[in-house]
Amino acid sequence: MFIALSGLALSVGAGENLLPNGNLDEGEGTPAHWQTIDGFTSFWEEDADPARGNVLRFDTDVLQSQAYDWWSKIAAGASPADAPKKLPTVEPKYDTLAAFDGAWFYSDPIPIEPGKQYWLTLDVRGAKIMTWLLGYAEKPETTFGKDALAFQGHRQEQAGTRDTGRGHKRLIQGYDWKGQLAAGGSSEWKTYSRREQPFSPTKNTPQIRYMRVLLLPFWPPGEYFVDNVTLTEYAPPTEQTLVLPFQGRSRGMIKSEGAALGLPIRKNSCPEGETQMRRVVAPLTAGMNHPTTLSSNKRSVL
Ligand SMILES: [Ca+2]
Repeated sequence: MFIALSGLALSVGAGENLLPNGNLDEGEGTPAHWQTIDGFTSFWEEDADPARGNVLRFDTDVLQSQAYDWWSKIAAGASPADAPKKLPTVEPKYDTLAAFDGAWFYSDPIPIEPGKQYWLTLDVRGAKIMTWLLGYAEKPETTFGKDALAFQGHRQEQAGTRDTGRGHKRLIQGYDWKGQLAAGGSSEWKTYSRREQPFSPTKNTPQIRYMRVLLLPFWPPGEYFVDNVTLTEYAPPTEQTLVLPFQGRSRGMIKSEGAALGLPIRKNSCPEGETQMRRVVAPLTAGMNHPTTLSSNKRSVL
């Protein structure tokens, strides 16, 4: 019976990751389908655990001024491999990237569908980082640093093009919806999600058609590691119905078998020789696989 149930779980499918290269293992020098690393605050490396493959490492304990100078060069096409060595930072480190912009890192935009809900999970090692889902009505540009407002302000100041007078052109980040997930806070790898709170980008902003993930490690100054960023479509809890052949089992026997599988009997008004067992599928929680779901009242004979 246990094997049959496993088969059932497989047949309804695990949640497919909608984010290409969410596991960060694909790419050449920088992970594919994400912005480029800069080799200074963001790095793409093999993890100590070979099972993880490649992961992202961030360092926010760098001088903001040095980061801005280097980012300007990356924006102009410099290679992350040519990044400078970081200058020493001193307490209280209020001049580091940790205290200002953070080490922002964006996924490429992916199309989404109106009315759908989404789960975001990711693995983090290190202090807490803020993770954002950003929603856009139009496919956003992915120019390096375009959305880093302070950095853009700095570039305009350097170029003498910043108008600080009244009515100056505002720097617009361009997203129309955002959702937040706090992750991290452990020296071990852990998986994080928003427990029982899927993201609903089009609920109040029906124009949203694209989403990007923004990883944003900032304070405290230090190193942060990220792997397995997973965005899946959320299926609301549905009732699963398993129909078990009676086959000489008593109702009590079936009930105890069901209880062992977490499938309490709620109804027993079945055709002769069958016992229906129902359960509500729990939403995804951190560290679990995506929930398996069946359409309501679907019957499967084990
Ligand atoms: Ca990986």
